[in-house]
Amino acid sequence: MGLADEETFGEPHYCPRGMTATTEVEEHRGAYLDALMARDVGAARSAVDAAIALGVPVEEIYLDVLTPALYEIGRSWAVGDFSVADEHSATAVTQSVLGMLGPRMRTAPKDGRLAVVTGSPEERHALGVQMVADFLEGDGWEVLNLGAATPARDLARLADAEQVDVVALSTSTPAGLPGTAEALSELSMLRPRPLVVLGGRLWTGEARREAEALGADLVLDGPRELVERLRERFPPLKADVEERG
Ligand code: B12
Repeated sequence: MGLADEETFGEPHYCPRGMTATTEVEEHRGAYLDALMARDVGAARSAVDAAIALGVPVEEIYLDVLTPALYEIGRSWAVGDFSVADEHSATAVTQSVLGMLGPRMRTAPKDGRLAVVTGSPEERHALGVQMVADFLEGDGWEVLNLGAATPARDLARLADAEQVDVVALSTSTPAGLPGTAEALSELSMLRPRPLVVLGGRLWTGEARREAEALGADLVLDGPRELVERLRERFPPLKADVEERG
């Protein structure tokens, strides 16, 4: 982040939808947030290790520990309690933790379903992209994770060359709207055309209606909903479903 935008000040404390507000998860989140505040990667890993040891599912750690802790970091930055360097540290620590948790989520791709996941053009927020990619891999998808800010035309070329089934785009700020529109326009020209799903923090607010108007196939809040909706459209092979329960 750079200089604080006016619009970001006073953002209410954010609590993701569907969050299990158990004391236990709150404790893990608190420990993780304390570690981020202290710029202590070791303590952050220990907080996550403790949650795993107590049987908290990795998906829950992603959604109910890491995500809200990052949102809290954003709030602290917006009100001036946290510097940009502190935020960069929190991001790097969380990237390291995702590197540790990712292999616990992922399964080998089994049934030929291929997705591209990326930040929309100009979108530099990348942790949500990584989480979405890990959830999809956890459900047996093969995933091409392009990280942040893939230009629209390059994205469409890659989607075409790889004949992907799904393009999942992540957007966090209103500045991402024009790039998202451009990406949707480029992707709409492909034959066959992949299913295009929009997600990310931007669409949880007023902009959601715009997302639908842009021609996205789906606009979803979180990776869990994404996995569920994609299972309806691209059912995994029966043997895989039985194996994964
Ligand atoms: C870290 C951070 C950055 C880092 C990102 C580094 C990186 N490698 O990712 C950097 C420094 C680059 C950055 C830059 C900026 N940032 Co910033 N950033 C953050 C912060 C603190 C955390 C972001 C994060 O990782 N969150 C955790 C992830 C997991 O959450 P998520 O992205 O929402 O993803 C979840 C869901 O949305 C969903 N999801 C995400 N994508 C998708 C896609 C699909 C298909 C689906 C189904 C679901 C889905 O799944 C995820 C799991 O729960 C947030 C605070 C916040 N509230 O998020 C601010 C925040 C997003 N940033 C903000 C701002 C203002 C900026 C800047 C404009 C600052 C500036 N003036 O330059 C720039 C914009 C740069 C750009 N062009 O994109 C504001 C946005 C406010 C607004 N109204 O738009 C926030 C909210 C901070 C705040 N409170 O003010 N930022």
